[in-house]
Parts: sequence; structure tokens; C-alpha cells
Amino acid sequence: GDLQVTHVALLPSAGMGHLTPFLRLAALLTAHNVHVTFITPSPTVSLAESLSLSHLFTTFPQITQKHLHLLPLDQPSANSEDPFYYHFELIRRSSHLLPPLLSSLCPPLSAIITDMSLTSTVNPLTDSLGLPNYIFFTSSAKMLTFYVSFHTMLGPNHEIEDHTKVSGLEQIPKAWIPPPLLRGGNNLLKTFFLENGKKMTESSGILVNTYESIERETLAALNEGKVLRKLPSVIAIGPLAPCIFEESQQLAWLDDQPTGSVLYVSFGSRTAMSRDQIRELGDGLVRSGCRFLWVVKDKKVDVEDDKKLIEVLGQGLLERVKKNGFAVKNWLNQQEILSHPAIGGFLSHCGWNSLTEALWNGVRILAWPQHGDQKINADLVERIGLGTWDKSWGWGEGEMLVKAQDIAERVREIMGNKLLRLQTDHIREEARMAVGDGGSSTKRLYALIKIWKR
Ligand code: BUP
Repeated sequence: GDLQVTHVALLPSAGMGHLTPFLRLAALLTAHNVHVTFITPSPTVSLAESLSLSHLFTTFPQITQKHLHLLPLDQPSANSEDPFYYHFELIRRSSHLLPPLLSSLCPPLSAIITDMSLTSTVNPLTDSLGLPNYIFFTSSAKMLTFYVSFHTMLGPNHEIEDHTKVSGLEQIPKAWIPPPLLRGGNNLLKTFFLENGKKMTESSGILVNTYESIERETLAALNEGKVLRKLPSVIAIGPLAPCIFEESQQLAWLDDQPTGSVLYVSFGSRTAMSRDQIRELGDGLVRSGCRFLWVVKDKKVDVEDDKKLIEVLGQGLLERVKKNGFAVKNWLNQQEILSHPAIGGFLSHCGWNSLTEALWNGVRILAWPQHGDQKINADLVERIGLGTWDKSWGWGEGEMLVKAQDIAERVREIMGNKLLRLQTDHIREEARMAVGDGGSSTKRLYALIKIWKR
């Protein structure tokens, strides 16, 4: 009945890109009187993650925190070049700690919501507990089509043989597929895609941080069994609204800039460009003549990023940057920046959260995808009229440097594009409607909570 408390556990994975949507979901469920237990794999990889978690728990004392204490590995895994993927593996190896944790919770759980990267780990465990397991897919519905069908594409050499056309949907070009997935042999990303993608069919439902008006056809194809037969329902609940609990900051420089005049430049929480590319980018930003706010990242993991700006950029470039721009090496609350009236554009890697924050605030994007799902996301940016993407720029790592002159040109173009501004105003409205009263995502969320209440 309605008086009974509905209790749901959330299990996120490593990295801000995975954690952020879980934090927003926790806040949303709490607002709808669902009791949330938030399981935190500890320790986290980055400082940003542990800070955000402590903000969550101080703002919402009604959310229960449970630690999943990760066991150290005797031997570092063979492909541990990416500390975030490596952490998925750590969580997997500590997963036997989950069943006792879950069954001790009171009142008993109605469901658990698990990060996409932990599907194959958690599904068998919740099965034996008789607990519905919903997977939260923290990227686009388009990426989901690829994720769930990847295992069907591989030939005997474990290379993509037939990257099948999903009926009714446009094919994803090979050039947009994350490079590690195209390589022969195995690597951590590939193993995760294979193992988890395969097991998605065994979950109770798949939540996606997207919404009807930007991915209608893809969502329909997924739910009509055109992508994979026997896929559980795919539930678009986004775009998840940014939370007020997210830390805020003062940025006097930004407050002093004219409305819509500043380009915000950031490539997410886990992308570090090469020094050469960073300097070329800086040169390009300066040459564009536009105002810009630039988050410089020199290492993948924030706690290791200890070099000063002057060391990364060099004295000469740093001086030139200061004329029209503002560069920082610390974490800024991006959502807050994007909502600032002075911001007029976003040079972005197109991480899914960054993309949803941009559309939430009606900020146009100049896309420069770096890895993972980002080219597939950049394509959506163009398609829905949120921004532009110069496909000749290629992936960030290990490819030709993008030259300052090209960057300057594209920046000037996006900042001067009046048509885009009209489109992004409209996108912003639609995004907010989806999660507003009677919106498509709100309806889906209500239906889900109703199922949990039974
Ligand atoms: Br950097 C940075 N401040 O300075 P994405 C990031 N963020 O608030 P990613 C800040 O981290 P994956 C900063 O707003 C977004 O919510 C940003 O997630 C926030 O990309 C999140 O955009 C970053 O999805 O993760 O970090 O590359 O590749 O896993 O999606």
C-alpha cells in the first residue's frame, strides 16, 4: 500500500561521469519519497568523487550511506592503464560483499539500481536474492544500442566482423566506435562491453538519462525489440536535473564578462590531452579573439594533477591567455558555470553528462570528442541542433595535433552563430518539459515507482 516505505538501493561505479547521474537520481527519488540507500565503493578513484559524495550525505541526511569496502588486488591487472576501468574490476572482485549488505537493509529493498559497468557482476547476485535489478545506463540510448549488441558483432578473432545495421536505425560508422573495441585481442574496455552488454537482457529494466524528444526513434527501436529481442524495457528518465547540493563557487572574472560572450572549455573529468595539444589549444583560443574560461587538465586522475598552470602552458602562453581568457587547473562546478549568463558556448569532449548539462542550460556546443562514447554523442549534438562537430579533428589521443588556426576558426564560428542560439533555447525548453509536470520522463519515473510499491 501507499503507507509502506519504498526502499531502493543505488550502486554507482567509478568516475564522475558515472557518479554524477547517480547523485542526481538519488536526489530525485528522495524528492518522490522513495527511501534511498546509496552504496559507495570505497575508496574512490578521484577526489572529486569523494567530495561530491560527502555533499550528498550532508544535504540529504535521510539517504542511507553504505560502504562497499574494496579489496586490494595482489597483482595489478594486465591492462590497468586506465585507473577508472581498473576500478570497475576492483568493484567486481569485491562483489561477494554485496548480498549480505543488501539483505541486511531495512525495510527490505524493492529494487537495486546498478551502474551499467557492473551488470554482469550484480545480476547473478540479485537473482539469487530475488531482488529486481535495474541497470542505469549513463550514456545515450544510441550508445545503448551498440552496448547491447556488441557481443553479436564479434567474429572468431574477437574482432568486429559485422557491425550490424540495427533495423530502422542509421548505422554507427566504424570511425565512431571507441578504438579499444576495434582492436583484436582483449582489453578491459572490451571485456566490460562484452560481459556486461550480454547480461543486459537479464535485468529488470534499463534506465537511461535521455528523453523522448532527442532520441525518440532509438528509444522506440530498443523497446520494439528491433535492436535485440528480449531486451527489458528501456526507460528514459532524463535529463536528470542538476542538484542544488552540488557545491557552488565564486568566479568574479566570469561575473564581469558581457552576456553570452564566454566560451567554456573543458574535456571532462578523465581526459588529459598531451602537452603539445594543450598548448596548441591555448594558442587557438587566444587567436580566436573570443573570451574563454578554460579548465586545463594535465593528468587523468585529479589527485595526480599537481603541476602549476605556468608549467603546463609556459610563461608566454599563460600571459597571452590572461588577456581575453581565464585558465584554471582546479575543479569548477560545471553545471553552475553553464548556467551563468556570461557563458555563450562550450568547447566540449561531449561526455554524456556534459552534453545533458549543456542542453539543460541551452548552451551551444563545439564538439571535440576524445574517447569512448563521445563521437556518438557528438553526432547527436549536430543532429538535434545543439552545436557543431568538425569530424576531421579525430580522437584526442594518439592522433594528429589539431592546429591552433583550425581551433580559432571553429571557435569564432560557433560564438558567432545566431541560428544555433535560437535552436538551443528551444532545446532547453523541451529538456525541462520532459522532466516537468506531465513530461514524458516524469511519467515513466512515476510508473516505475508504482511498480516498486506493489
Ligand atoms: Br572536469 C569537470 N567540473 O571541472 P562527463 C567536470 N565536472 O563539475 P567524463 C565538473 O563532471 P565519462 C569539472 O559537469 C559532469 O557532470 C561535469 O562527466 C562534471 O564526462 C561530470 O561529461 C563529467 O560525462 O566521464 O568525466 O569524461 O567519460 O565517464 O562520461
